Amino acid sequence: MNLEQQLNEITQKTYGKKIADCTNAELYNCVLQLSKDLMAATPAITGDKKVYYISMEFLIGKLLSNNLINLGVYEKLDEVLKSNGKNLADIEEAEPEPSLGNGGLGRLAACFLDSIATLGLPGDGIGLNYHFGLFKQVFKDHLQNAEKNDWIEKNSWLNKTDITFEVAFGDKKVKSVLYDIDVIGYENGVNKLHLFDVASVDESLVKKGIDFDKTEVEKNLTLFLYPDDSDEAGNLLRIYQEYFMVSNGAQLIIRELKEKRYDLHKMNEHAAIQINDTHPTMVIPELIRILTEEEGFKMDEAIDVVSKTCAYTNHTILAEALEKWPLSYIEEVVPQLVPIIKELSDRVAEKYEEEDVQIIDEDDRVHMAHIDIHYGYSVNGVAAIHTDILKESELNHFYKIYPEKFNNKTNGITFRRWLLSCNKELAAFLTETIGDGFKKDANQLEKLLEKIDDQAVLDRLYEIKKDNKTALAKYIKEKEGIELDTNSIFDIQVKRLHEYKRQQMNALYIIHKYLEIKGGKKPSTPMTFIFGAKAAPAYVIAQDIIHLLLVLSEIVNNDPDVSPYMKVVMVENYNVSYAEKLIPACDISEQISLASKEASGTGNMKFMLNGAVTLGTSDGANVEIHELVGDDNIYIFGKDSDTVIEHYKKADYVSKDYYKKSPVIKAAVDFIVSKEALAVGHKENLKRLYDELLKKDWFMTLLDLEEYIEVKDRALKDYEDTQKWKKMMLVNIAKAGFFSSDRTIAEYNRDIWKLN
Ligand code: 26Q
Repeated sequence: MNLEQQLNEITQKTYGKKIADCTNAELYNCVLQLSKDLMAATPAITGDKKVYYISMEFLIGKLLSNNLINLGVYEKLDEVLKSNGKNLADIEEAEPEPSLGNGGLGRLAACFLDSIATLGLPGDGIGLNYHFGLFKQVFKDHLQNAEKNDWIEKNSWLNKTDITFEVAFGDKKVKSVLYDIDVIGYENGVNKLHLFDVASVDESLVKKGIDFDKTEVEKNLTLFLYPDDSDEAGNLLRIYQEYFMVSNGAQLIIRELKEKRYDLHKMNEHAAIQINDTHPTMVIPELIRILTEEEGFKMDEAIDVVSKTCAYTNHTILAEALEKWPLSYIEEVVPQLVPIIKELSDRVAEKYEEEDVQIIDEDDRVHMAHIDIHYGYSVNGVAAIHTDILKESELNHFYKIYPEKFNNKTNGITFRRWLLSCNKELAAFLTETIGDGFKKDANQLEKLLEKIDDQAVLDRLYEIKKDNKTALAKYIKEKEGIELDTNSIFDIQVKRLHEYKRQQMNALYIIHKYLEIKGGKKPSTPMTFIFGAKAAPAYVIAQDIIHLLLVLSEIVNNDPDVSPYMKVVMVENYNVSYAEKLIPACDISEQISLASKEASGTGNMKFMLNGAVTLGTSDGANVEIHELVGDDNIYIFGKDSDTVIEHYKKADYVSKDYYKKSPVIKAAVDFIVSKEALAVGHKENLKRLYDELLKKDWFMTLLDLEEYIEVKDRALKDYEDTQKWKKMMLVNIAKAGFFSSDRTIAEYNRDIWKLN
């Protein structure tokens, strides 16, 4: 049966209609079914050793387009649908986006699953099936409101399995059910994403917004993902979720090992467990508990084999984001783990006196990362500079004890989603120009460098960018009601809202330009500033920054003196699907975190791959982008990480000094509480942000602001030299191959997992 016949059979069976007579929503369900059938017919990836990637977040995004590409049927199906008067891109719009992650860490986990399967490695994800995921962002009165994201429909990618486990909490036992999502590699076999759910979960607990009754975990445990990205959240429910995941994960892993009749004493020869930040850390004591209490292991044996199986990835150097749970919380949620954790802690205390490396500290708080480092066999950072900072400062005490455990794995992104799927026009043109080898071997993108003087290639790259800008402008007009000028330069900052990422610095630049234009200094090229960001609802200053951006958007876009020259857009509910529309349309990629704070960043890689030029600090993977493209193809500014770390050490940064010294900075900051701003926004929010910048500014916005203005002005000027810009685009695309997650995963496998 050919594809058209297969699809027709499904549409007939499901709706009693021919393909041509179905609505897009009906066709979505049928194409979903077709993809699931095709995946079910694809062989599973097998091997003697398997990696389990355990993570509280898998920000998988919509799956239809990606799965069709990886199955190798996208184009064929597109033709089938076209011949029936339908459009696959419209059908994709009907898919709800699962929001099972906050941001970078969750999206990375999803890219990794794609690459693990693409490289044909046996590897499954283990996580939770949040019914409402991360909240949906809605703007009202220039403020962020949070609503539930109801993504699970009757037909979805989830396959209910008959696997159930029991999870014991201090005061009750909860039954789990396992749902699987197939993960298909690009022209390869199938792995699984295992998502555990509570059998007795009750969606009706959520009435309005994202509030729910917190009392009965058996009803609420998997309703929501905690909306925190590196901000402090000392919540008991989060520990319930974490333990629920690791208990299920540990039971699943042991069950699979036993099914294959492997000796649990040799667990490390058949399983590697990659712990995605500290959120799944309790898997270590939990495995040790199961082996000693249920499998007859001696404590030494259990600790030994678990330590040879578990590896830890660190994603942050923000001290406030490192999980430290009061022992009393753990006692309340999972008392059975307390003796194990104490044992692990005692063994450390016996060997090492230093307070900095203890598991349980003097205040009886459990440092989760310390469990991972002492009782795992690998510790990795996610970009070169990040790993260096871990070794030299943040985790230096540990590096001295275990130098051999530390290694770097610079992050990557899957090119299937972030090029082939989201930028089909560019992917097709690259195939035409350099062949399709780059699809499996990303380094072949370098072949594009040979075309640096080929005018037709340069022109076409620019034209594709223009097409993508036009498509984005149309979408933004529909969604946000804002009209954009596609001849303007598109400058985009999309990522979680956090002070260290410094969206507020970008806002101050916009104010500066606004004031310049009001003062009669008109720019020669119009500018469009686009933001997308969710803020943790409890993160007050982050909410204030969103407020400022929305206020600026209103002021700028409605001022007839200014709006012909610039527009500001804060898109609502930024998510993976929105990213897929924004990134191909970007000219300038804003990566402006305070040096030393962004572990890696992965958006920076996606933008580069799609031909945007980075404006950024020497932070995270920007450093590696800089090395690859050279000084002439990137805009780097700001104090370097050594200088920043020194400021923190000496506590000598005073933001007000910078404000007083520079009339430009002063004017921009003062505007936040100006008559114009207060006429549109709320005094409470704006004044609080203003005070924060002047009195604290912990992430040193004003330190880098002047240089940011200077370098950004230069980038905008350079954009007018179209020929120069086209060449920069080409170099960025050509050099992006290094950031394929296939490379990253090959390194994880070579150095850490060692799968056959
Ligand atoms: C912790 C405790 C309680 C509740 C929530 C959390 C929590 C949740 C999510 C803490 C942190 C996160 C997410 C962190 C994250 O996304 N980090 C990013 O990871 C990316 C992938 O490595 C990097 O590229 C980014 O630089 C890093 O910020």
